Amino acid sequence: MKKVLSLLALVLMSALSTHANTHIVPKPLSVREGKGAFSVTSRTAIVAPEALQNPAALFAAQVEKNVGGVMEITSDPEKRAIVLSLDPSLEKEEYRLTVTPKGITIRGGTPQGVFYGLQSLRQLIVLNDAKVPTVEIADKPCMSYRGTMLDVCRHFFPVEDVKGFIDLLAMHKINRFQWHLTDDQGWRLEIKRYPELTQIGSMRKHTLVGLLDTTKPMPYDDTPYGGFYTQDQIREVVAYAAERYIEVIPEIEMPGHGLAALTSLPWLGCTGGPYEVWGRWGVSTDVYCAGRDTTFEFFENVLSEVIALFPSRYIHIGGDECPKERWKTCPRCQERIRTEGLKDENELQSYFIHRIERWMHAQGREIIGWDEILQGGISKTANIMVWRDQKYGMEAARKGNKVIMAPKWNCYLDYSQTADPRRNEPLCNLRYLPLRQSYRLDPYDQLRPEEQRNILGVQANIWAEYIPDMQNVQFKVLPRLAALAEVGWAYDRKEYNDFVVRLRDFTRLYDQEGYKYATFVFQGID
Ligand code: TNX
Repeated sequence: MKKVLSLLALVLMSALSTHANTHIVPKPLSVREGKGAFSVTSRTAIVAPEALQNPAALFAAQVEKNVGGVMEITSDPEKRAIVLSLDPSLEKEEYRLTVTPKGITIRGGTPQGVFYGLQSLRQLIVLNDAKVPTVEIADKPCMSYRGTMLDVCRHFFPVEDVKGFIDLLAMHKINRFQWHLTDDQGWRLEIKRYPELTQIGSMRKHTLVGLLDTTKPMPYDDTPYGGFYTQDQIREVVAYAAERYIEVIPEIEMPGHGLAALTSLPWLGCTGGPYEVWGRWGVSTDVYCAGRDTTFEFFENVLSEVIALFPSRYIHIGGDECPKERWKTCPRCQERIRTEGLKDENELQSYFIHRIERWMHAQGREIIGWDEILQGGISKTANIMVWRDQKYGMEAARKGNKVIMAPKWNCYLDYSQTADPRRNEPLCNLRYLPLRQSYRLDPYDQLRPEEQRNILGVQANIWAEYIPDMQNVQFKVLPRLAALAEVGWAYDRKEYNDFVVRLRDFTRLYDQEGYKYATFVFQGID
């Protein structure tokens, strides 16, 4: 209680102060305040070379409301201006932001670094009503992979929503967007070679009402539900994200979580069906058959189209929650186990993943898989995304594999934000993950320095069983996403109480954008 009160006092003090406000989320490397300020108006020019026109234009649009119009972007040097430049002595995502009463300069290692400098400047503009205080900021991220995943299978989010979500990520200096495109409840990506995947697999006949309870008969609505992205729409989103320095990593699930594909093309399963796209949550026992070569041909054909759409170095191939029941009684799977000299179904899973990984390498790409791909042995080159316990990440990092940390007890933003969600929150997964628990994530934990190098970064995951629309997504991710963004960007300088004070100010950006967000931390509810 005492802790809560002192936190509230701090928050209140900062809210009431009329001083120059240099609070930035995620926390910069260093902030040195000076005297005076520079007022940004719609008549302030942005001086930018050709290579920086893109971040300059995005910034001008973002602050239009705050400065009373769209600033001019010019390549002519001017006196009272925001001057952008590249500085090869800085790292890729690093920037320096200098504000004096005479003007503002931002130098970045690349256009991406300049973009992050502009995002910090945007915060200073919002917090100080465009009268930006004199300050010298040096900043760069601790981790190179700062991701967020959105599940568009359990509920579907149209292109405009996805773009809005990408804007929200960019504001938090997130640089990866994992798009969870296939699952038991829907196949969301047009594949030209197999039109059935979206003709059949993108629709379910009904959806579970309320929380999943497998001990009772399930109540369903009677509304068909579905949606998918055309390949043109996918290209549009990938380009939109790239302009905001976010790489889109598609996820195509295998060998489990494939019921929507099995329903579309029943020869992909062990029993041949009939199957039905799921309207309930959980883990389906029907999975892709690992015995038939046609399953692998299918994935090679699908992934060929995926690779053409997504230029990312990594392609996520799922690998989680694959029950082995069907494989145990499937003659083809058992034959595969014999002919390949495999010990059991776990090794069959690992055979599946290795085979896809070999194909992926031949295309010049790498795989990421959920931590279950450790089962039955893992190749030296696979990248692991930890979702269960951090110990799996430790294990993989010690083996020399690259690891992205997204352990559920810190990173699953579909979990509840308060201890009493039935009272405080819309219907949601009842597992409890308060803001401070996201902030507490230590991706390096007990690793030695040379092992820490194998941790690429962190990721927030938004599973959408109980998240029907974008407003609900916003309420789930804000502000816990800010906490995880700070873990990835500012791991070496994070401090919770200081974060909450800065966060309070940061929510003014959420207000300005009209985002719905949780305020439990400011109300002392958790
Ligand atoms: C586990 S994480 C899952 C998802 C669910 C999520 C719900 C993972 C790799 N599998 O399929 O949506 O829990 O929190």
